[in-house]
Amino acid sequence: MQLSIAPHDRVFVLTGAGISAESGLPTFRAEDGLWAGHRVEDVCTPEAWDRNPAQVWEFYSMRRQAAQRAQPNPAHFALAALEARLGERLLVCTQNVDDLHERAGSTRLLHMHGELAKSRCERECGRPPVEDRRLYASLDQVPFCVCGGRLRPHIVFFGETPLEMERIQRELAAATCMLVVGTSGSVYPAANFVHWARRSGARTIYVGPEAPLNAEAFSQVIEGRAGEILPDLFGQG
Ligand code: BV8
Ligand code: ZN
Repeated sequence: MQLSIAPHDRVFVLTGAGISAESGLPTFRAEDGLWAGHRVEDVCTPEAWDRNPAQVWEFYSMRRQAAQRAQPNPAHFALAALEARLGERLLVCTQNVDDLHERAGSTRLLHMHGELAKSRCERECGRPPVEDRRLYASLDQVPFCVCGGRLRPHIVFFGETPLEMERIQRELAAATCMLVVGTSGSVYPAANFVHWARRSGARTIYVGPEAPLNAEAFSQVIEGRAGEILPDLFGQG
């Protein structure tokens, strides 16, 4: 079946770890997922950073290495092709921190939970995040900011505010169609976006192999793997 997109439609896409699953990157909540091997509290909170920055860098260096070795899959390419067709009427908001959307050609894209390929000062010194793809085997390899703060992953930890929330709220309010791909709907505020979209009258469609926790908010749930569903959904099959 094909997603009908009219000339006046504005499409907001939210993606999660599931869209990178067919690229070989583990999701969070699968039994062999990321949280199976690590406790969130030990690697993805400000307290974890303060208590044991070496462990946080070990986790995110491993994630960087896996993302660098992975390749975009047909789902990423389908979204990039959709952008070529819709232009500024499409925005992809990803919860993912890998760069597979960019490497597939998406440019109208924002990373609400940060990016593996960047690091930033651990202090609020005002200096912007820097491109950084290094793998840190030990803490003494991690550089410092000119202000003296240590570099940390440019990742939104639990308890920290997601990035670009004003832009997200503006784009969701203007959207006539919201497509959510490969996310369990277990983390907020991302899991609320579908409710915000419904309130402004948008169609809401979910694509994934299992129903998300917020399934009742979707006008349509299409069961299947993103790499198989999206090309046909966008009429690119
Ligand atoms: C905030 C870091 C305040 C980078 C991440 C109690 C109640 C409500 C909320 C809270 C609460 N206690 C605490 C909170 C807030 C907390 C939260 O939501 N906790 C949860 C656990 C309850 N949230 C926060 O702290 C956030 N900040 O709230 O600040 C605020 C609020 C509003 C406005 C301003 C300020 C910050 C959260 C960010 C945490 N960082 N990532 C990294 O390490 O990657 S979260 C991380 O997990 C991801 O980024 C993603 O967002 C999230 C969920 O992961 P998913 O992408 O959904 O992956 P998952 O494994 O869960 O699911 C995979 C899905 O893919 C499955 O559905 C599967 O079926 C599907 N799939 C599998 N294969 C395929 C597929 N789909 C398609 N194709 C396939 N082939
Ligand atoms: Zn600094």
